[in-house]
Amino acid sequence: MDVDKIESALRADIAAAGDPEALDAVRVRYLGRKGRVTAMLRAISDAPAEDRPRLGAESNRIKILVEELLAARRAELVPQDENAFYAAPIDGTLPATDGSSGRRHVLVQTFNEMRGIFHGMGYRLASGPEVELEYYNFQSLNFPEEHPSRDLQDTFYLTDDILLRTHTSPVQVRYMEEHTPPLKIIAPGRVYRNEAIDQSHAAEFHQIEGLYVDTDVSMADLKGDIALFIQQLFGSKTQIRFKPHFFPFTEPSVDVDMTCFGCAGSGCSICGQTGWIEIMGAGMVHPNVFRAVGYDPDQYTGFAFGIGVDRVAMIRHGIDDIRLFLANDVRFLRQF
Ligand code: 2NM
Repeated sequence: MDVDKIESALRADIAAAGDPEALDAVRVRYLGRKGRVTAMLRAISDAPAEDRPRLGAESNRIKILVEELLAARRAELVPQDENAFYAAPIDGTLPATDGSSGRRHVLVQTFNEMRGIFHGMGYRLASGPEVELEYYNFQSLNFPEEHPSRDLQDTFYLTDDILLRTHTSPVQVRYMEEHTPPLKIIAPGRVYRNEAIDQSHAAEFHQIEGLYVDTDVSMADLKGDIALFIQQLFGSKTQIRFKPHFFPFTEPSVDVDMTCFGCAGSGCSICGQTGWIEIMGAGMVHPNVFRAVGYDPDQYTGFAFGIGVDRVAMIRHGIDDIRLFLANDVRFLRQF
């Protein structure tokens, strides 16, 4: 095998290649499975042991040389290609590129819309930690020691007394500790519950809770603010109704229904033929919550409410699986 012969043949072949396709054919002829360099490398194992180191070194040198010469020739050829490309007439019939850009997450859009409405009604923003003391998440909110939601089955505990907040109410307790009424705030954010996951239950979801405290705040004030909020979010013809409910931190407590936006109350598949959709929970702040933050329950009254942001986004956009929000699938996200 004559290394010099292969080298001069290679140089000639590469010089003769006039375009990238011809150059690629040269590459295959030398480095391909049946190529000349490949054959050289294969032949080494059949050679006498004393010749192998020399043959190995020569084959490798040739292999590297082939790659270098190919790369150099490719660099010579490509600019001509580029010139041809730019010299070609522009085809005005080609479709435009889609010009797509990023956008806000559908949950953030929903958050912002809801926050904007509350802002217009005089609510200030409050925020607090997602990793929270058990005290702020439960004790201060009048949850009895043996309340089922305190169970490990339902709440993610990080230590004995530190957990992932299960609602944004602790934000409001912290806020009341630091401020004197009158106060009117919303606490938006992510909350965590150790749920069995399905299309309507996620372990991470999103809430906006509201709180209004002053002298003489009544259930009528609660109903007025909720109606105003719901009508701005879902349309001015939307009606609401209260059903009795129970929360540890409010008394009395209510579940709030709104008339179905799909059928305006006559019954359809969205509302399960009832004409009503359950949209939020609310109530008058329990005196024990006021005591926990040092307010005199004889001096102040207040209402509070909570609404799920995921649920609002699902209702408004016809989304049937809550898990889609955090799946980070752009095919879903770019629809909104
Ligand atoms: C709800 C329903 C009813 C609520 C209560 C409080 C606090 F801190 F003032 F006690 N914040 N949020 C509340 C009341 C939340 O969510 C369904």
